[in-house]
Amino acid sequence: MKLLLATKNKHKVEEMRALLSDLAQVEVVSAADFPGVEEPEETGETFEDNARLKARYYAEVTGLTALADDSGLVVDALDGRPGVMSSRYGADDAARIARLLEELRDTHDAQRTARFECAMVLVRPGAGGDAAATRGTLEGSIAREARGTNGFGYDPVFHLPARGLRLAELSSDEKNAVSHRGNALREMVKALREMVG
Ligand code: ITT
Repeated sequence: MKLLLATKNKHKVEEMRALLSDLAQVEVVSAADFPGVEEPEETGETFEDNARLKARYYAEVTGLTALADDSGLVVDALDGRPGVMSSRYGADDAARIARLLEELRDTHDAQRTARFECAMVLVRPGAGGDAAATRGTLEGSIAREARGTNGFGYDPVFHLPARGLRLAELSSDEKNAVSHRGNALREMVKALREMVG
């Protein structure tokens, strides 16, 4: 079976490929392999809405079974922002992190709790509904300064209290073992195994 990862985010593709590599019957491609295909506009109000929208769009356009991730950072002191706006919170990762830290400047350490959330939806071409939908979360807090060079996005300011480290200080395997995306994808792998038999 050919499975299309419905994203052009190369970091997501790398993380997802690592966890899908056990599925010998599944050949993984991504939206980046279809440079002529425009990205859909993410108009949903929830991570799940946007994941479904991306999976349906790419399944229809490519004719392949499509797996979409929609994810983001939910900060309690900011009423859940940046949330579904996480990738649009600034021009690049540095600007997004700078905006987040500025907005939390006067927020005390105990109030800086946050989580990464991920919704994944699997869609088969021509099918009406979802073939599967899963979720994953990762709890942590927002540090006052960036640290670490691994991962992407908000990882350098996402502090893991249990480890005393930023997410960007974990190796990719360590991140996948605990992350929102890893947790959602491990559930999704169960559905994929049933599908390929
Ligand atoms: P696609 O829509 O093509 O999948 P995207 O990067 O635009 O790529 P999203 O709309 O799902 O993806 O936005 C996710 C954003 O949330 C991402 O750009 C980061 O800013 C943030 N994010 C999600 N997962 C993250 C992670 O594991 N580490 C750090 N930041 C993350």
